Amino acid sequence: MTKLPPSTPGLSRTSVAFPMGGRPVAATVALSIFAGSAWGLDLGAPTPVQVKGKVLQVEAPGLASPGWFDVTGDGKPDLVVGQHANGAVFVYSSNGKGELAKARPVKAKKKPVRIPGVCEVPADFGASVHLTDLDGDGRPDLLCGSNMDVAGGTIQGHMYALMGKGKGFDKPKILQGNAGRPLAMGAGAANPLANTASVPTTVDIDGDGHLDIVSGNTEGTFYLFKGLGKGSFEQQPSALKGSDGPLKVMMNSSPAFVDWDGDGDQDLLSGSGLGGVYLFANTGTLEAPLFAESVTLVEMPAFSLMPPMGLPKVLGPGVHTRVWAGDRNGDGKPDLLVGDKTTLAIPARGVSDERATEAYQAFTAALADLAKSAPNSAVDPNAATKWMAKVKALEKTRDKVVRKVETGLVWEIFQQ
Ligand SMILES: [Ca+2]
Ligand SMILES: [Ca+2]
Ligand SMILES: [Ca+2]
Ligand SMILES: [Ca+2]
Repeated sequence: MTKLPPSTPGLSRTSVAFPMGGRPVAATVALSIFAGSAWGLDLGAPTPVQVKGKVLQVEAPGLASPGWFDVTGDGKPDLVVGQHANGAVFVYSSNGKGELAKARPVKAKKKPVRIPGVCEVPADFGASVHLTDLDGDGRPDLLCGSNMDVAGGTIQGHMYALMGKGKGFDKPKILQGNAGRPLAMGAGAANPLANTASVPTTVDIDGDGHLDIVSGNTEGTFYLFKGLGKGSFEQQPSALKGSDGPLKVMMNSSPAFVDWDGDGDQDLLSGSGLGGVYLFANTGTLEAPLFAESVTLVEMPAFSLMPPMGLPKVLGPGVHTRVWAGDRNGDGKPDLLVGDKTTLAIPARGVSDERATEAYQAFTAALADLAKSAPNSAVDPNAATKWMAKVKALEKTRDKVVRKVETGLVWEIFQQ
């Protein structure tokens, strides 16, 4: 665990806003649904997790999927972070005093794991990481989502299980349902987007003692695969619903369950492809969950053509948020851990921030100008090639002064 953020007196109880260097972010909590609750509802300012004094960054193209899990079995949770690049998963062991050791790749059969699935060339992906005991044998297993892969003859975002074995994990295997086929959200779903970019998590959603899987997808909905015990899951999923139909975020749902409001049942939190963190409070019971409309806990970042100039200018989560929730500072209130995809501009060596900013603005303006004269490649392929060369030349000029970098950060946000 990294240093706790300083308390922020004077912030409004219902809306916590903080400056974002042109990207305003507000953590807003609707008090009405919690009226009468003794639970504090303010969220502190996000702080990026640091390792040995440096902000933790995953490799390009980013998309950090974080969680606090006890991987080493010493009773102290470690930070586990998955990333798109190579479908790699890293562990940052915690000494329990707020310090993290440097990254170690999670290994399966002594080799760094690589969760299959294609996202953005050249990166592969294992888009999400969740540690849980899937088969109840007492050893933690890794449950990973994937953006899209063609294993097993179908194109879909398979879920991969790395079963705990000895002190490590077995190779990634596609998780199958009780009918012996890969678990698929799209079974019966009209929208093929329901079946890509799986982001599975586990929760005993119906209180029957068996862990159930709930997965997000590109469509932004949530599919439940009921657990039958000992690592067996029902083949046929069902969409999680509220009173107005399926629960949904804008796109790329990424669920996490926690009793956010302390009333004894599991509430649903989700990130989204456009960023932000959303709460669907469980207004039902432990056995029969029913979810309320979503409340925004962390706003999505404002759209900007201009990436922030360097890490210190980034003050909150970007897009493709993935959420873990749990009490990190022992005050009884769950806190948030949010992974993201952040795009930065980095000034070239010896170039001031001001000059880099100017260069980036000039580049953006010139590109917008050029876009107006973009030829139709189907009509005039020659002109299209020449036009593309102009874009490349423009990018080259920009790259001499400032570089665009895609990465993923991990943010801690504490309930106050
Ligand atoms: Ca296990
Ligand atoms: Ca269950
Ligand atoms: Ca609850
Ligand atoms: Ca807490």
